[in-house]
Amino acid sequence: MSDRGKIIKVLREQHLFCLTAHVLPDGDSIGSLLALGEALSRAGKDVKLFSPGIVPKKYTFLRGSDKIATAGMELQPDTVVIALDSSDPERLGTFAETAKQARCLINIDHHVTNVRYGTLNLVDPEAAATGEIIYGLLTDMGQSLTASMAEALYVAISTDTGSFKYDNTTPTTHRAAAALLEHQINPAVIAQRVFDERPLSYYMLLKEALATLELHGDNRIALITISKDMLERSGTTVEDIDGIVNYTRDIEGVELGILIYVESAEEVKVGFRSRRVDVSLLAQKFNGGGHARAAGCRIHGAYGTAKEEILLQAQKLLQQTEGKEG
Ligand SMILES: [Mn+2]
Repeated sequence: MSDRGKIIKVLREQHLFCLTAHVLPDGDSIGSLLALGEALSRAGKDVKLFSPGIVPKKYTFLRGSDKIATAGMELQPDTVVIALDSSDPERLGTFAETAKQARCLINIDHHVTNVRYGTLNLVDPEAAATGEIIYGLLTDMGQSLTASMAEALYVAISTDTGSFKYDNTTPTTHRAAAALLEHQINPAVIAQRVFDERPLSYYMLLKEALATLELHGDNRIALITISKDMLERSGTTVEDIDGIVNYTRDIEGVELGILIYVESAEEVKVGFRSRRVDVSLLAQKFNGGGHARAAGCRIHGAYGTAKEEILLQAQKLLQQTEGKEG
């Protein structure tokens, strides 16, 4: 029997379940946790939900999110642990050790880097989100969905696809989303809560950040600088910086976007984004890493010198790429 078949059998026949997802919880981890948790509860199982990080505020509207615990996972001999959206056990944070002790650990994930650490593994790198895998699993089990389950899965899938914009979005993704929309959920309300609404502090930071915008290399390189002072003035934290780097790449004609966060007089953190060039090569030059279109690094040194060096290497990369393309 395939692991998928065995997992369905365990979900049907076992009674005690602890579900957990990864550190720095996101829409997919929380949505998958809630949907599978509700499905098992409705089937009369004893289910406990855990997350090694607190549920981000924007997902607290999801039904049952207040029942997710951040500590206190205790296993009985026959407790089945289900790890969601986590490519390796370390991603389970404070629950990693306990999860590894479970007699049956089920690993359900869509990361291509998943190390198959479960007793049973359902890993599908073709799936856009773990929520898409959960949807397929529940459908195969003949489990009917409630509106709250559909909403949780819709959040999972729409967040991991960047609102169906990333290239992981497939016909299967849209078919799942379409089926979820049959359950009286409102995509506009969900999108507003999950994607559009941000605290005023974020916009105050964005305003200052955009004021630092510089263009280099024939307007093909855009650079934004954020200082620690800006975070303090706006009342934001380092996590709020995340989305801002994308503004650089979204400027028409810009090929390579850079965001420099000046952490101290001796160290800067750099984010790179691109349309086509492989910015992981750029990050590697500074001992960083990442993906072809999104990468980053840390540079020990003063802002001025670091910026000069980054721009020099960025221009070189653009020239090399163009050279190759003739
Ligand atoms: Mn995911």
